[in-house]
Amino acid sequence: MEKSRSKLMITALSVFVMISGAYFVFSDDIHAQLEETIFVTHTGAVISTTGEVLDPIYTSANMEFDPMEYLRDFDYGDVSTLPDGTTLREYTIIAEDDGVMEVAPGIFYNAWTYNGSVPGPTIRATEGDIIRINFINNGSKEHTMHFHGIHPAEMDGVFEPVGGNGGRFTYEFAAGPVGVHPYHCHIMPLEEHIIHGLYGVFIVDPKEGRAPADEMVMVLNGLDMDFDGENNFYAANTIPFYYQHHPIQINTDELVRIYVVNMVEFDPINNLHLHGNLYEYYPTGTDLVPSFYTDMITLSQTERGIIEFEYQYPGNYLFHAHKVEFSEKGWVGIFQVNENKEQTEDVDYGS
Ligand SMILES: [Cu+2]
Repeated sequence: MEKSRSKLMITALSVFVMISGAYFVFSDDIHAQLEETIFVTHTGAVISTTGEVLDPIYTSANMEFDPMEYLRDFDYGDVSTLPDGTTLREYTIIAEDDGVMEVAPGIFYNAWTYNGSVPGPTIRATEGDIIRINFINNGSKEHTMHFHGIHPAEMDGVFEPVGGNGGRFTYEFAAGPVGVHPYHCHIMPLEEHIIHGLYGVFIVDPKEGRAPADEMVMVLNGLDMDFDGENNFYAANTIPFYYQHHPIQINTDELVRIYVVNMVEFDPINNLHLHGNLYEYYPTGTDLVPSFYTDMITLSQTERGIIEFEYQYPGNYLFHAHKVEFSEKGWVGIFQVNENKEQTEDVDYGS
């Protein structure tokens, strides 16, 4: 009798401890969530939130990023001619790691940037041009620029970490091979430096050029908002759903050329499906003859290529990851195909 009473006492006591423990844990949680946080958004608006704020970085370095401007923005550098006649293209690239970007209403991302944007500028040159990059690291951590392509080992941006708070390095190499290549920071842990946004696109044009086209760049990226090794959002050019809400304007009977680079980490594959059409696909863009005529390509990490197509019929057409989870979390857009007035005015309807 005595034994069972003490057993009862112990049970009651442990239930009390559990309940009170839970109360303190949850009430602490509730308290933490109700704490007000104030942010300056990318538009300059000051907002306060009592919601959960992940990896908060308090800074005034709020980023402006316009995916529509990025889409067709190519940086050819400061151009001069070397004594031997070679074209020199000079760039200044500044790395920072304290940016805050509002990627969706009220959703803030601690962005690490090249020249203040994610992705960094699209560096473009012709095969054989000399690329000279004056790299300045104004971040707090070590960063580098590692280009995919052909260059000397000491220009590879791997074994020469550039210190923060003003560290400098000059990358110089001949542009090649022809194609579309990524560049990214190569400091460990690599996933961390990439997922925060230190990457961009490097286009090497063939000397003979490519056919005239409406050209654009799409970097397929994933956003791991809480840095737990899983992406929470996906996008073409960083902002989820951007080109769905702001359709890309193109014309019928006009060649469209897209340089596509997959920078999604964590998920082993990504893909790109185009509606109402098929496209010519040039893997890595290294060949001037397309390898496939398809409406679907599958890309692994840093895999990339060039797609080319023309629309025959005007209207709105989706493009998106056919990995539906990715498209439902932001990697989806629309081409608004407009009647090409120049073309239709020239149409000969016969007699
Ligand atoms: Cu880095």
